[in-house]
Amino acid sequence: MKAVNREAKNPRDWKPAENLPKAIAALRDAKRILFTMHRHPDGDELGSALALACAMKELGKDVVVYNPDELPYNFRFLPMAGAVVKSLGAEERFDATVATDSGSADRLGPEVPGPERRGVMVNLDHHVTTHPFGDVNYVDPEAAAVGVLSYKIIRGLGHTVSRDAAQCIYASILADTGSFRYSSTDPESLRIAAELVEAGVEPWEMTVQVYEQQPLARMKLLAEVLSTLEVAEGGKLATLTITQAMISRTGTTHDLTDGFINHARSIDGVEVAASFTEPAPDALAKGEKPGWRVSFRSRGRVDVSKVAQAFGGGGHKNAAGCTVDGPEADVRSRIAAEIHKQLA
Ligand SMILES: [Mn+2]
Repeated sequence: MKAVNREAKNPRDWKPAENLPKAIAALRDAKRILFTMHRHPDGDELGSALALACAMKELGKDVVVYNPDELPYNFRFLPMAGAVVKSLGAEERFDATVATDSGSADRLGPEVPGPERRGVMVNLDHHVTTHPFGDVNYVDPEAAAVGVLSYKIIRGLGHTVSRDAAQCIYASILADTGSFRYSSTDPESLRIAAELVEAGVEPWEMTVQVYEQQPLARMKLLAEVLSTLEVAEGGKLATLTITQAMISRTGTTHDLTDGFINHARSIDGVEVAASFTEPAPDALAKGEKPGWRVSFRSRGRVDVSKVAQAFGGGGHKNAAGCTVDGPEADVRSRIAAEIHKQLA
């Protein structure tokens, strides 16, 4: 999720200053640590998890990173991304399990162990809508990215941020600040970014990896998706549709659609953008929630996390999402009605 967190309601209620030392202690005491994140990870989920995984490995700990889905193509270059496992043994035991940027426990992969085998559950997040599912909940809705929390934990352990960890944190901040463009960009994230560059991150190299090596098929898919653009609510709502036929025709996968919605939001006068992704035929078999995946972006006036929450989803004020089951026309009209309410 891309973040705008500053106007979150009562972000201080999460007491991040009190919970940071608890997260540090949980990792300091653990010998074997599982890192995981929500399904279909984005750059922040993955980068923040890999940053900690790199640092813990450097500290001599036994580290496993688990996510059952394909990793986003443009973050597979990150250190340790190649070591992410898609499955866990049924008997594996951990002293601590860390979930990054996940929102709720049910968004994690199906093989994350239960309380008897996972050790201390550490929930690292910056969604104001997150559920406190951890034994430790280090949640800071004012953090630009969860990578910022990873940075503070590594420093809190008295460890130097290596070039590997620095790349992962930088990637997470790039992902969630839209490359230092969104309102989540703040002095803290810029200061940390400066330190990451001092630790060996090459900004242009990161830009090339993340944004300038797009598969040609992604551009072809974008062209198809942009042709579905519709504007409603007197120019304030722009929608895009991604069908399974478009994905198969272009030989792409759903993870290549990340960022498309920003084109809809970037239109002059648009307050809210929404994208509708047709359910994949194998969604149920993959253990995913059935239904249309609907993403929202706001320019700032409308809190789209409220729209998403009305359908059991969540997110941030300016970026949120949910899954809505039902016939396409019903899904569209229910979403349109909720956005209409929030625009009013
Ligand atoms: Mn995030």
